Amino acid sequence: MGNAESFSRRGFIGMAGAVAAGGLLTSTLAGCTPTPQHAKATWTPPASPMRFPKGYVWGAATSAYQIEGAWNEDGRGPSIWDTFCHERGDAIADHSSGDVAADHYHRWRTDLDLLASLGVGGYRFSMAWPRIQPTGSGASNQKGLDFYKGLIDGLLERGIRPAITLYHWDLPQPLQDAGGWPIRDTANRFADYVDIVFGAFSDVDADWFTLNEPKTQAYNGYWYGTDAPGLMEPDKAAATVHHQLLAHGLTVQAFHSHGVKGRIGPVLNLTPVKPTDAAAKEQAKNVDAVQNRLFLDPILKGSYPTDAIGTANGQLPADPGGFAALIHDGDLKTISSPIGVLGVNYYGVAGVDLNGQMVQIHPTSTANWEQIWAPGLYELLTRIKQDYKKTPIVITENGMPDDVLQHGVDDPKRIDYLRSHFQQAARAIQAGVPLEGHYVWALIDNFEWSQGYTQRWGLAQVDYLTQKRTPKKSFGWYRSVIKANAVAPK
Ligand code: IFM
Repeated sequence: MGNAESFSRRGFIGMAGAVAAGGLLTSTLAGCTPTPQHAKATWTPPASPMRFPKGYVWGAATSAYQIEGAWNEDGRGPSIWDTFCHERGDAIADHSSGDVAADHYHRWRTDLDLLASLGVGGYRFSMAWPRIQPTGSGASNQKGLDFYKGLIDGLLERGIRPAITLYHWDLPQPLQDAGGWPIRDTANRFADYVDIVFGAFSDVDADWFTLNEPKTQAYNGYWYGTDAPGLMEPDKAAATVHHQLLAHGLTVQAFHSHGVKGRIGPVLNLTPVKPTDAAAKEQAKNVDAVQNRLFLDPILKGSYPTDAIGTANGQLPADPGGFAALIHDGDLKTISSPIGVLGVNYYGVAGVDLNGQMVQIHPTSTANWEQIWAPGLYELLTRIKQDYKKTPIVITENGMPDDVLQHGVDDPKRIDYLRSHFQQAARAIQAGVPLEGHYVWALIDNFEWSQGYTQRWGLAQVDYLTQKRTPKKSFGWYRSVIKANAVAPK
């Protein structure tokens, strides 16, 4: 689990409803070993392997800035992450950047061979907006489009279905200079960008994803300041939520008007929250609104929850009137344009205390925000099934970093983690959840945002001196799961 040093490095201990790179959280229990207070899981996995439906998509995921490198090659423009790393180096644990990362831009062919050797049916990657449209408006960059065309063709040649994320936090810097996500025009700029992408790739039969984790972009980027662009202004965070959702809706509409093949939806990082005290129910409800319903409700119900924004414990402390004023007539209709797939990133659960702060109730991985509790995945999926209209679901990210493992490939904790989460996924399918695939985060070690290269999330290790990839033990274990289309008990 995380130690006191790693908790404090994030610099946002004790904030209500904090999110980290992947989704959650903060802790007031730094350095303690928590008792799993909510581990009353009565369900135990069966003694025989749990099988998945035919056609279930096993996959692995990455994102552009975290692996590509080549930050200023072939016409790519600067993004907010380039600026954040170059100008705010002390905000990154090891003062690094994604300038080179895993050099995937030059090594994508061998990375696709690695994927093929894993036996996956799907690969989720993101397109870098500043590679395709360097300044965030105006002309496109043919070399950027060519790069992704090569990648897509390479996947198809290897029989792997693309799952393409259109935005994974790399906003072109000129758009940030003009105000960034807090201003409405950024959603319109995004619509122009996706118009370029859909014009070029309308024949690509893929699972298309609009924006990755709009929550993390809004809260870490504009509320806690731990991610690019590093602002700490809750009103801007709230505006960022709305404008990203608007960008999402405009993208869904553009997808349909271009007649793009495949299906489209958002990627939301969601988390069950639990009151740590019987008297903290209201606080937990507020945190649930901030963490989950502020994103699920507008997309799947066409309305915003009324308990997410305000000054009560657990709420996003922005001005509710100011937020309401951002919502123009027709926006919620746009945001709730019918989607074909819901991407869910699952990394764990969180407790909520009387102050409405997210606290630790389960052990974490070396990512101190990641409270590991596999039954939470089942709870989350069945809750979505119960509370929202029926939509195919794909787990678009799920994984953990190695335990203080910088140079090894022996990762038994990752195998245990994946096994328990696959079992909960199978259980959810048995309960009628329309779950159609599971992407492990991540295919290879990569740049983990404010944690730089200090955390290793890959199924394959990257030696950053040589850029050599070496499959970890979890890679071989995952390959056998994929081959069997079943997860066996330990
Ligand atoms: O690395 C991130 C990814 O970019 C978004 N989801 C969580 C992962 C782990 O923090």
